[in-house]
Amino acid sequence: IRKSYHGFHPAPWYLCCRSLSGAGTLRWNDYDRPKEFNFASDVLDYWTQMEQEGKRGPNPALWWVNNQGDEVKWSFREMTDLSRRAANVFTQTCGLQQGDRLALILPRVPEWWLVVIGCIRAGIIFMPGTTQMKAKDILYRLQVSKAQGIMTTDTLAPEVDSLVSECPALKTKLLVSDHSRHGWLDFRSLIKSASPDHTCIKSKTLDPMAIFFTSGTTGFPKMAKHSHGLALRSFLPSCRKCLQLKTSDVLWSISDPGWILAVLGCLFEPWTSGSTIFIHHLPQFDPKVIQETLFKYPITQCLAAPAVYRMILQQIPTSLRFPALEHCITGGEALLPEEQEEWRRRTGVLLYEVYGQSETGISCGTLRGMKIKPGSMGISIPPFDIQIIDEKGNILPLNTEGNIGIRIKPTKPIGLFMCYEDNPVKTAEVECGDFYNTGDRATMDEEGYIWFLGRNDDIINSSGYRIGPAEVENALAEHPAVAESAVVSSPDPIRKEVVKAFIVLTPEFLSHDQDQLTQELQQHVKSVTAPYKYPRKVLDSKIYIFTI
Ligand code: BCO
Repeated sequence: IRKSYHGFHPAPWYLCCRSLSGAGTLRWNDYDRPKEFNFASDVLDYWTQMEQEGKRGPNPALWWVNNQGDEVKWSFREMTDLSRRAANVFTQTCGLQQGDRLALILPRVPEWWLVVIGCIRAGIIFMPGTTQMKAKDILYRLQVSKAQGIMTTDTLAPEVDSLVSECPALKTKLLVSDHSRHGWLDFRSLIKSASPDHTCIKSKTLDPMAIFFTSGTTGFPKMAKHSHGLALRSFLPSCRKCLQLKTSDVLWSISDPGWILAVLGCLFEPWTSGSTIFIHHLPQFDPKVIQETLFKYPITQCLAAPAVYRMILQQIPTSLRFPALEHCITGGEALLPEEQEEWRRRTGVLLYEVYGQSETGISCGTLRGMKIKPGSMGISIPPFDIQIIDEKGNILPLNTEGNIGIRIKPTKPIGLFMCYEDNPVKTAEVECGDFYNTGDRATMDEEGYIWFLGRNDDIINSSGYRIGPAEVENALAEHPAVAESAVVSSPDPIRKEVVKAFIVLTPEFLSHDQDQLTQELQQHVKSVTAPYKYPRKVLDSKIYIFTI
């Protein structure tokens, strides 16, 4: 057993491994919480040490490819070296300090991993965001979080420059690019010249680590703040039963790096087990590229939103018998039993469902090897205790519809978000008796399996994206044709739900061609906010347009 780094129990992950393989006695369980934990020093550097001692196979830690044939393979040793350099860039070159916030808006580029781990080493709170964001989305995030730093690429740098004067807290802009840009620090060059010597902070397990923006029914996205406990949770024996990753596994998580699913599936989960993270740059989603990639590379596990599997099944008629694929996981929206069955029939691999939110990470799921009940999201994963509750937080009888609640009293479980930052009202609103109320509706059966039914509010979940109607209404309101609008969810065979907009036109636009206007309004929404929110076709490829 390895020596402890910060004085907490020796190598809990190792004991977890042993417990998974049925050997050894667990000295550290789902409910213990070390005082100090840091994913960089306690996990990443551990695997670097294992590599150096020849106790881990030759698989890279990160294996990145793109459509142009480029490939990056970094070992754990290289990850340690490069992420220490990143931490030095943040603290020495940028002057960022522990507790400062960095907005991280990158596509799937290898630097994303260096930045996240570099932030964890230096205690900088990282705030991932999707590259689909537009200037207003970014402005809101920078202002509300008072971020001291932002890192992005050429594509979004002009948008950031257009709003930077409105963000007084912002003191550093970092660019990931092969070109330089005035007013921006060149991260790629800085990494090369930075020192690889860095002393990782001794983070308390409950110190803040990351902020995820999450949409609500009304108003702007809230800041769900997570502690280092989010990373620690991937370590716990029960959580590790979900994927049961081994060092020889190659996990491909197909989620945009802006979401919590990527932070878990593309980082904490695989590296906790010393597995290889596989990433395809995938600038545009293309089921054909996914199929080809699963044939070409020795990917053993795949994690993606149901819409991804659905689109592959619908758009690829040819073989889906992938040579190395053993285990598939899905989460982010509901999966239909017939989709699960078709995936099994066409690939020969079972598709296991997990459930979570930006506030919770993965909180329940069908663990690998467990009986799958098609249509169910599986069971709650300790230390989360999920119960179905009423509006007052009372536990409801089995098979009764209610809200999915996660017990927070007497003890808040590790991995659950800390609070909505600077928003005690919203934080209090989701506390319901002894539970955190997820706002999702479900039932629980006699075996503890949870059956998702829908939301208890107006949030729209379209192909795994959580969309607040108000965000779309605000975007529509900026168009001169829109006097008023109401945005709701509408069923869809591919995305399960899509955004549907009811619009009252201003008098000047009453005589306009409605098809053209529909397209114009769709383009308008795509141009002022993240395009995934745009109102898609509902009926006859049109937005419903009402006139007065
Ligand atoms: O469908 P359209 O072509 O009309 O529009 C698409 C894009 O073409 C367009 N777009 C994208 N970037 C743009 C742009 N338009 C203008 N300028 C740009 N820069 O906007 C629409 C975006 O829709 P999309 O993202 O759904 O695109 P797509 O290609 O259909 O992707 C399909 C999926 C399935 C890959 C995508 O929907 C997806 O990634 N879904 C999963 C989301 C996810 O990971 N959710 C998990 C959240 S975390 C969580 O749930 C907690 C779990 C623990």
